[in-house]
Amino acid sequence: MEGLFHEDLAALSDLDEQSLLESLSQRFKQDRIYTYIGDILVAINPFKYLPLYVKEVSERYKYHEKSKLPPHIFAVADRAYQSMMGRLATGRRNQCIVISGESGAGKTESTKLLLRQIMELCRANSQLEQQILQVNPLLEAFGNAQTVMNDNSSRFGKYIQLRFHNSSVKGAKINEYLLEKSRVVHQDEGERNFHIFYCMLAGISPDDKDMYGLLDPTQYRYLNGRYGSEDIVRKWGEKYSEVCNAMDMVGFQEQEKVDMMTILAGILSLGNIMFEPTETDVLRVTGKSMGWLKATAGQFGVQEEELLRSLTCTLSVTRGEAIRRLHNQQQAEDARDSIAKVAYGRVFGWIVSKVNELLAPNVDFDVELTEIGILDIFGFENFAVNRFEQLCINLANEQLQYFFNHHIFLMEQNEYKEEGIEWETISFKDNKPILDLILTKPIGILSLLDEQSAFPQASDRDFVDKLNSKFKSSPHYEVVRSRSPLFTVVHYAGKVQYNGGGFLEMNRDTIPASIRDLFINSVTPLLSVLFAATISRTGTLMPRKAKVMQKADDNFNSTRKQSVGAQFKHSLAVLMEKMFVASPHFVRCIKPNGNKLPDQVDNKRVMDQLRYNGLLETIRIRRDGFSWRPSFKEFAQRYNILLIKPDLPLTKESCLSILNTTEIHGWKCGSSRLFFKYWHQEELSRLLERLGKAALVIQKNYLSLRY
Ligand code: AOV
Ligand code: MG
Repeated sequence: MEGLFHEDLAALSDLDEQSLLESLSQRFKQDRIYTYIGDILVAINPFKYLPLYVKEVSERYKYHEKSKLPPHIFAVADRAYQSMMGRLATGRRNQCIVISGESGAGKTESTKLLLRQIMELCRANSQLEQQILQVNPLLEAFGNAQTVMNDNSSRFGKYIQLRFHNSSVKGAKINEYLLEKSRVVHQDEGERNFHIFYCMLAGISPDDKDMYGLLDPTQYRYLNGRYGSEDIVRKWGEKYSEVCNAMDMVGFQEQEKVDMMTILAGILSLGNIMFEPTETDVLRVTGKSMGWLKATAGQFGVQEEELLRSLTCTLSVTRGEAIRRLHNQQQAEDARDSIAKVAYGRVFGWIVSKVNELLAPNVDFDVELTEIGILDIFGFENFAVNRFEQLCINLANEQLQYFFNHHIFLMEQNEYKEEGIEWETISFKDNKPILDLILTKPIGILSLLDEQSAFPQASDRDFVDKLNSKFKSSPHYEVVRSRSPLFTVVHYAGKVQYNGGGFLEMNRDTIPASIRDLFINSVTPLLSVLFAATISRTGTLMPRKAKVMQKADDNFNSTRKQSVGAQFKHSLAVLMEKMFVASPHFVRCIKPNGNKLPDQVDNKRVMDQLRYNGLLETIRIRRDGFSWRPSFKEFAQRYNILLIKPDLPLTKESCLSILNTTEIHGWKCGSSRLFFKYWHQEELSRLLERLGKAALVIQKNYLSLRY
């Protein structure tokens, strides 16, 4: 039985699926939520407070030997930091911590703990450190929301790059990926809008409430009339002061905050404007809606008539002639919702770029910085209705699984082959075909979507028909017989049925020029800046350009504007490039049950996750394989000191003589590099350390002899 509770699963000799499950769930029942597979951390979400993160524990995990303490997320922080500092031999200086798991598995909480511990490790500039820690509550308020899977679900992905010079942090940069903007105007059953709306309404002072023109929360359609019990409202209120503090700490100015809140208030009022058809085809806004229209115009700082005009008709210029087309009711509602989505999306993008401006490293140009990146994306999702955004979210998860597979299985086993190491291949579930199905040019799902999006008259049905005819024989695609435009993708983590309705529109994501012009002329300075800004290929906001440039840009954009899918694909590719050149550390989060409850293990659910994560295969490769593979040069450079011969040539022979003086065994020698088990690194570090201590003793004796 003892073996079942082992802290490192890679140290177990026989393990099948059942005993792996048993082992993890026994540990979980004793609140041991962390377990290693060699150098990989498995973390099961406890859904309850555990005294695992107090000051004393954090101290204990600083500069410790991994095998001497129980597995912990702080140990991952320590390893990444030590490796970046060159104290551990991982080869590369830049590190990335890759956290994966389905929605609600604990990625964001892990990210926060990692950040906190890394800041503890490098205590240097306390103001900057505090600023970096405050970024999370700020981004979470604007980018997270309650879903059926997670009460604090990240509706955007983020890669946080912490930048260091020597041991101290010098700045940080956030890359954000695809905020789920549609949530602003619509939430499914059991879900909510972004946290910030509820926080604002609960926490704001009566005076400010008047100033922003906010009314009772139950009035707002975009909030679905749902608010919550007194207890919940109190929590929202507390969160609001946290967010305001965070904004102050990070360095937002008073006026910027006021503008931001006014825009949020405007979005809520906008959502309440309803349109009535008349006999003359011109839509009418009357009664209460008239009041909301007035309120919105005031909050957005635009003329009421112009706002109404941009909602009820489109102005287009064809061959120098302006043509006005009246909207029907649906089109007017779509225009209203698209303003809300764009405005919110731009506020969010602006917060991120502002944070980046404030946290940019303040160092000379030639100072070389090293980096630890932490990736916290939106986890795999399968809702009752899955839209374009879910396809993108699940694509990001496919990409991450591919990165894991590539690193753990492909690269490693290829090296055995190339270097002539005897090895029995471990097979794994390769998800490359699924990535290809979505990403390949010119016939992947996203390319076909772009192709259809380019036809103004194409419908979502046409798009799904195209998919059906192209992919009907693909093992990762299933045709759905239905009147609705449905299709199924068989993802690495399970089948997901998507509703193609709205795909084309969401992928195009265009705002009519008239709406843009309206907001550029807003008297609210922030709105005007946000709408004048262009969005770069990577999705970040670019500063406003001179008017002439803007015109040129417009022409350029109208022919070359990138679709949302293409932008997302590009930003994923950039992210992967960054991660492929860093030294990765993996955290695999597991969700123990679907009820968000503590002390409950749903065996089937956990088993599914173990399977699609490929954990059993990971254990095998960590147990039998060699995860650390330095070249002869790298190895000799670092360890020739063990022979006390710093001038040793950096060759295979030197490496072998170094290793022969140690009692380390189980390693192998290839044609250009050495192959070590994950625990060898620690053994060698221990030898180095002992030598360091020995050198100190010699030095001390020598000194006492002389004096
Ligand atoms: P996610 O980031 O993986 O989901 P979170 O990190 O938000 O999941 O975790 C979901 C919830 O689980 C948190 O709000 C906590 O209540 C609880 N939780 C997670 N980790 C811990 C922990 N170590 N200790 C105590 N409670 C924890 V998503 O963003 O939905 O993919 O898109
Ligand atoms: Mg999250």
